[in-house]
Amino acid sequence: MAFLGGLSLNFLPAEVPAQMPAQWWDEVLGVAVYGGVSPTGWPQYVPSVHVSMPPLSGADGACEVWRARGPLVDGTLAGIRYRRNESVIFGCIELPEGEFAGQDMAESPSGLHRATRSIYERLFTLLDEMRYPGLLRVWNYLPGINLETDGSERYWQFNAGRQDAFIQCGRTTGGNVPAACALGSAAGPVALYFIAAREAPVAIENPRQVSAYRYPERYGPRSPTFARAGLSRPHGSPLLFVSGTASIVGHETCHHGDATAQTVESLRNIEAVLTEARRHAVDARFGLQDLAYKVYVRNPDEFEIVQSAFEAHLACDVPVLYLQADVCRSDLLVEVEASAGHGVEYAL
Ligand code: 3EB
Repeated sequence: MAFLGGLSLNFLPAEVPAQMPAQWWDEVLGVAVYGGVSPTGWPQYVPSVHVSMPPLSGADGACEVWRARGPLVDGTLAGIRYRRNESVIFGCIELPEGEFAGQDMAESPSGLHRATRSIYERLFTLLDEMRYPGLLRVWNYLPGINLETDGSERYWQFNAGRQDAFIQCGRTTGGNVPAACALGSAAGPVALYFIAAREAPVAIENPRQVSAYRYPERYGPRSPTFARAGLSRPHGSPLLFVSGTASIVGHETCHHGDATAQTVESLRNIEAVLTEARRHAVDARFGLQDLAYKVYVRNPDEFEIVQSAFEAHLACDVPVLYLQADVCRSDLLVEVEASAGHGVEYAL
């Protein structure tokens, strides 16, 4: 059961991986570290990304570790560090957008736009060359996501750079797009990590929500390129990645100023996505209680009320990592992401 679906997700305090034996690292695909800490004593070959996003409970730092059965092969291609086995690949990159500032302003208006486009072009180069075309899930973290610079919102600049790269690399920008999230970190470079596989996942939408790639123009001139979830089977059994999910019904934010109601609405949206997943595959029988979660909370003062609403709605213990982050619309107070069909070890 440890590698059910071909993967295992471990949530650990930041200091724990350094204490793990060599055999444990033999099966680590990659790590995301959250918080102010920069753990030391790790093997150099493991791809890791550091995100300035403090955990809201427990230790100062938390790790999200993705593992898969070895033998694993590591390397760097197009500036992306990766580790892979025969069926899945994990990759990550941190790119300081300052390197892209001030260049060729007529062609592209912002450093963030250019940095994002570059990251995604490298990602697609890696997927094509290594032959893992099925992008199952992408995590995007960028500082100051709600700020306005160069005459537009930074999330909009990110969306434009992402969409440019999808088009440039011959990928569709609607329909069969990957599951994703995009959150604001406190500082640091643009950071991205992903999991891909040999076969394309099935993209799942939420009937309660307008697909993000069809959002009206008031949410930005270039639509976000992501699906509400992706269902795949790298090891035969169903593996589900639910994208960042917020209190949006149709295309509008609901429950302004009410973090409790926004949490419950986000979970209703995830339930609707799970129902859709079952419609696509009868064996994708995942309920809310079967998922591993990350919950992003905008205001640290509201952590307790978000946690209470989450626990009350689920009515059982589930693995969940709470992080303090900026959600991409300034009226969103919480965002919830989830996954199911893989092994989980929870030690936070
Ligand atoms: C939303 O539903 C909330 O830009 O990749 C959720 C998941 C959100 C992914 C992305 C954004 C993204 O529009 C925000």
